[in-house]
Amino acid sequence: MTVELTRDELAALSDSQLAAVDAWWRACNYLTVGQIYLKDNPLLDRPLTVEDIKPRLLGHWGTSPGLSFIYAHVSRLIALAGQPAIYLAGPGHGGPALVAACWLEGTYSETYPEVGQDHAGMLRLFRQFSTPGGIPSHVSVTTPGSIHEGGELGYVLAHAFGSVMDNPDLLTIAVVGDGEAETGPLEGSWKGISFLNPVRDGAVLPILHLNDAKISGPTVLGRKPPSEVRSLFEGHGYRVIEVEGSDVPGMHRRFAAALAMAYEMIMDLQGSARAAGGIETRPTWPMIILRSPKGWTGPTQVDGTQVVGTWRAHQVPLSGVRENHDHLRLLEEWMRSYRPEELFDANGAPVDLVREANPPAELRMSASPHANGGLLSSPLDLPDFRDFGITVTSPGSTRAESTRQLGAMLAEIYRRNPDRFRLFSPDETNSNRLGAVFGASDRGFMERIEPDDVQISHDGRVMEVLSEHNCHGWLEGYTLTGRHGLFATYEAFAMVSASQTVQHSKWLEDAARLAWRARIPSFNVLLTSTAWRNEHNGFSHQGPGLIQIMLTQRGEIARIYFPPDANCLLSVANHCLRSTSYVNLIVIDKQPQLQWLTIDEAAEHCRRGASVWEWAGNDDPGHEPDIVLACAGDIVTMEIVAAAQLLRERLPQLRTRVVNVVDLMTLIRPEDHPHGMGEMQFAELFTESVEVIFAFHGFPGAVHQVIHGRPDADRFHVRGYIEQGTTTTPFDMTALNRVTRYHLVKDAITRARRIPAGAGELLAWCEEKLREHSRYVVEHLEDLPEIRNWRLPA
Ligand SMILES: Cc1ncc(C[n+]2csc(CCOP(=O)(O)OP(=O)(O)O)c2C)c(N)n1
Repeated sequence: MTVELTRDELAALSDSQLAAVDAWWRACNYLTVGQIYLKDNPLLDRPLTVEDIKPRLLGHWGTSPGLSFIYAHVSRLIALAGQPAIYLAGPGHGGPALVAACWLEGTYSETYPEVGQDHAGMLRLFRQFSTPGGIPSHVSVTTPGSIHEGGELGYVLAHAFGSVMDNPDLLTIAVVGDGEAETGPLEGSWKGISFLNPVRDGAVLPILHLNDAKISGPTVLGRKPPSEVRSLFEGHGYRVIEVEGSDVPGMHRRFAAALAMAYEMIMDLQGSARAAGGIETRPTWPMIILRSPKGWTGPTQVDGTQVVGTWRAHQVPLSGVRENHDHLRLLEEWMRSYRPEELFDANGAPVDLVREANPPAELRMSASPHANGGLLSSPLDLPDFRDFGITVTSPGSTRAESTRQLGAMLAEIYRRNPDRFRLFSPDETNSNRLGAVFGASDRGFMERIEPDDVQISHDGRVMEVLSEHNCHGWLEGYTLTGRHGLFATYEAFAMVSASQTVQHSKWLEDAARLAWRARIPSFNVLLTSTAWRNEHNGFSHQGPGLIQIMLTQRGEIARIYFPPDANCLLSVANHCLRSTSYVNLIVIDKQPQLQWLTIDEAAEHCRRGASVWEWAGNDDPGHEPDIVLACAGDIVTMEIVAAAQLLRERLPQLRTRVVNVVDLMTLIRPEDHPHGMGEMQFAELFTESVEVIFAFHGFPGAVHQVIHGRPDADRFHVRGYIEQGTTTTPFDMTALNRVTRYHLVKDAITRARRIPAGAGELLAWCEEKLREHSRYVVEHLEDLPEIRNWRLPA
């Protein structure tokens, strides 16, 4: 419950508040330095010696005092206003500052009782930082209150905006490093306010921490004239509030006033929008630019060289303390400059003056349930996916756009979950045939809306921004705070945000090891407009690389699904939307495609993850086939089924078995992946020794990777995408990548354990068919009618 306060009450720092905030900040800085340097003597009970110093000095000092300065003041605001808030540190390398803040708030000791608020606990706090068996140097998963590791710079604002969507009471403080502000994703993410609805969403307060330096040089924004910097952010739609200096207590007073002004603006604009039930024009949201010296309060000069305010303060400003007595003395002076005897009692606990600066327990940012989103999460209210299934009377007889069915299901999910489900897409909801969602919600957009615009409104909750980084980051922020969603993107351009996928997987992996981190809704990615059906675009729109990347992630986290048709897609999507703490890739194209399974068959097939499609092959039950034809992926499934059909017609003595794989991870040995199928099941599908021709959606190496260690893995011969693409016909894409039905028939004949009479003629026929295809497409500019109109005979 927020408390009504006047701007003056918030802005004016009373002497007692000043004393508490300053003491808290000094304590936080002391604990930050202690974490970087000390393995003993945490309270400086005796003069520092070399034995007190860690052998390896790892951590980042430069950004830390700025981070804790901001934290201290936000805590005061929270306490006065009763405002729920979380804190995202863009420069996540300032981990020790946030860990220290969390310890001062008591949350650290509540989460990790062995790191208590006493002498032994403080020693442990110092020793564990950046050391083996301890905690990482960043604002990591282990840090209570964190949803943003900040190791890979650039995503803090995207995460922040995602965290406040449909979270009207939350204020997310997003500290942006000025080095970080040079990254593409960060530069693109200021646009978040163009999508933030003040009625229904919470607020992000960006604080640009302009300390002028990055690792070893100046920052662009640090060296620009302040007027240019101001114009830049005004151009993005922000009201810029600036605070500059290093003088204390002046900086405390000015920053408190700046924060009060920003907060008042947020309250006003939310208040008027909520009272009116909407907005006319996009509000101007506040942001703060904090110009403070890098390494503020640290050693001014070291060996005659300026450190404070320069890039030299970035990591460990006194790096020679173990070898250089002067450095050791400087370190002690530096630590004592915070007057620890005023901040901690004899037993190491923070004194009352310091504690006074903490917000009430339930509002401490380090204890916010929003930063442990699984605590606030409830499962989606999902409709029965079967209701959106399509009728399939016989396999391969009808075509449909599979993703359209998913769109209809997503619309119903939107209707049933008006406050905890969103679709994120880079301008492709319609293009990816998911447009049925617009029956339930428009696209959300806070800039000017014109009469010609369709399915766009201030109230919309479908998120479209032409930035994979933003889509990804928003969904991450949304799920990390306990809500559900789907990121739908062109397959090739999922690579734009691939690094975010990896970073989020790392987060989930680490979170799974911490009992106190509640599981969160999975990160679901629909990869559509796939390589095989980007024949209408240039050699840029084909790229199944994310599959390859997800295979490198650990089995507890990564899932990759290849639904071959609409009904399987619905079943897979239903499964993924119910799951928690995974990254699920769902790969299927959007173009009209043959439909294979009834909804019940699809549900059973997806439950198994892979099964024999008896109707597609001709092997006798109970006998081993001459060849196994396997497939994973929609287009290659059609080619395998067509190849099997050609073999049935033209070489009926050859016994073929067709296996379709939906869940790629089932192919991995069970000891290597939780979805891996047992040896017996694997042999039931693929036998133990029969050669397997495998047509795969992605790069062929992926299949070799997943079947590693299976019986006689060398018998798997994989065809897949081999980086051939251009603007051509759909079938020509498969021809260029050598995965047509004709290639597959040839493979089957060459690899089969028995070669029946007539095989030579069929081989020659296939080669002629490929030549005919090449001639035909060049002359007629489209695929042969027998290809275009191919269906599986009933
Ligand atoms: C995407 C990315 N590129 C490079 C780095 C390496 N790196 C770590 S810290 C840093 C400088 C950060 O500068 P800034 O954002 O201004 O933070 P601060 O000065 O407050 O430490 C760099 C380049 C990184 N972490 N992430």
